Amino acid sequence: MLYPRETRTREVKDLSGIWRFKVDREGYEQRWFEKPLEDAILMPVPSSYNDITQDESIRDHIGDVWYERSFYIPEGWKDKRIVLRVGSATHHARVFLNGKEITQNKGGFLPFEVEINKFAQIGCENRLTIVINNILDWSCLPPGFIREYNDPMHPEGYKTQEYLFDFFNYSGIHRPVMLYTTSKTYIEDIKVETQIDDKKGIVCFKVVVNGEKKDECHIEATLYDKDGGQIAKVEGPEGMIEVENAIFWEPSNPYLYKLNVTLVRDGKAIDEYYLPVGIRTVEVKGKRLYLNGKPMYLKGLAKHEDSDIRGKGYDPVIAVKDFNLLKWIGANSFRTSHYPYAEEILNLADEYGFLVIDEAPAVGMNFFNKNEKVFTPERVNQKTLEHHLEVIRRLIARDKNHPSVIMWSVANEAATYEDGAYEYFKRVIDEVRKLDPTRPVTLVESSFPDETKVASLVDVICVNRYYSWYSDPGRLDLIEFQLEKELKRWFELYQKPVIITEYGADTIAGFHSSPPMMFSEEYQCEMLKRYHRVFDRLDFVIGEHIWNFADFATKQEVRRVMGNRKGIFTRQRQPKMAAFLLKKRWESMKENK
Ligand code: E9O
Repeated sequence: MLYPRETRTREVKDLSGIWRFKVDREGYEQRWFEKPLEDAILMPVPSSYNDITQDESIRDHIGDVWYERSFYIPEGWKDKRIVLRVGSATHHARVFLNGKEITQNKGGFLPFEVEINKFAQIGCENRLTIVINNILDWSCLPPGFIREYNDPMHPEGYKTQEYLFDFFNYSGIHRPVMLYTTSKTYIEDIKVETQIDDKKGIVCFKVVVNGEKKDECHIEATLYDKDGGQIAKVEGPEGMIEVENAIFWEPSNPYLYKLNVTLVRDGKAIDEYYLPVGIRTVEVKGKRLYLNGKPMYLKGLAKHEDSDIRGKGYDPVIAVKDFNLLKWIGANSFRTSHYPYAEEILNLADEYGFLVIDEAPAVGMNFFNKNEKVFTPERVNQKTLEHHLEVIRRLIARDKNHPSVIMWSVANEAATYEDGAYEYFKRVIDEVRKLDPTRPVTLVESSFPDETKVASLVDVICVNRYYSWYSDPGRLDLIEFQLEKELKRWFELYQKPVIITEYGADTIAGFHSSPPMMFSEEYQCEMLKRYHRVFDRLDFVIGEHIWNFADFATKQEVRRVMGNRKGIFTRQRQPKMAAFLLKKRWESMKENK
């Protein structure tokens, strides 16, 4: 799936802006899609709707909400193929154009698109309605369940949405909605893989063409350097371009070439698309991760798509600020915990030169067959698996060409010690390897080395660990003893490199304490220092990702003080003391530790 781009044959129209919005009471029965919404309020797109109004019933709404806006299709588009593309709608969407349903989507973190020529009015106003539903069950990723309270302390029919992941269940149209055009015969997909042979870079590409009379067309692929200088031009739907003395893509020099693909019929360019290309290889061998044949150490943080007011809505202001902070602090990588991020973020990661662990939205999968304390009869089941496989296919289809994406993570903190976990994740990981043999695969664990059943399936062991926080709280003195013992055990059992994908402490900016106490800035610093001493002693540790980049919103509960406070930055992106400690450490570290 290609990200919408303007070229000499394609136009893009961004429908971001102010939409009309209404919380559903009986929308479908009253056929709200047939005419303009009555009594609608205004809602910005992209954004989560939850924090925009002053109304707590909107913030905590469970069920459908309606979004609507009108747009014009220019006369000039009449011979074009017109596609509507929604960057993401969290979690389920039904889309109507001029009162007719044109598509549905399940899954809140990946784009979907639909050709609208049959339904659209060219040269006139069109009414677009998107109904979004935020209910999670065990056929969704992430999973969740509705809790019904049949007890005397709750009014009849009282229910809440429950979920086992630690971020607020924001909902809405979170990413740009765009219209774009192609010719009726069009470039549907391009896949690029790169290899390195000494100083030479090799760019292999494959183009999929679709639409009427596609057999009468031929393809021209041209590779340009950064300054627009042509390197080579080849013909055909697949091919290979060699770049002598190539500049390889890496964090210290994220050099991007440009692959231009043109579809030609009767000597005329009818469709054109281009793709930024970073020439790089990734490989895991022995105790190491290699980028372009050089061992790499990952310094960075796990993030969230989260900010004040916008919730999970994509905002270029926040995005660029975050990349500036990542650069400032000396990081070279991050994980898209716990779901695929906006494509705009990955485009920036390619450009800024960050190494990304790209994660599926599989979080809160805390049990397969036990844990009776959790009040739901349901568990991970066949439907969860089917959806998981579908999400993996769509994730790889979307992100396969990004040089920044160096590893796939299929899940976070699943109950990998339970029966069924191995069979489940074998299916998922096999699917990833089939679709993309070029990148390593991981599953982020919170299980212990002797209890997990899935470690044999992954290329890199990724572990989240909270010594002196969730276990032995306040016992900084135990960190080195416990952590070193555990990490050595991982290596002893599996002989694979290890990344610590989460470690950290809730820290309220401005709380101070000496000697350090939990929640103070000193405690966060002291904890990190002790973890780092262990990482520095172990040569199979190939990365450290702190939890979390910034404080973020969660559901309301007694362990959370206005959200999770493990950020190195506040939610407003101001540094805590630990940010300076990390900056010092990371700036003085070599690429390979
Ligand atoms: C997932 C992340 O989304 N990992 C959690 C983070 C946290 O701050 C959360 O925000 O809570 C930590 C998981 C901790 C596992 C606890 C193990 C307890 C052992 C006694």
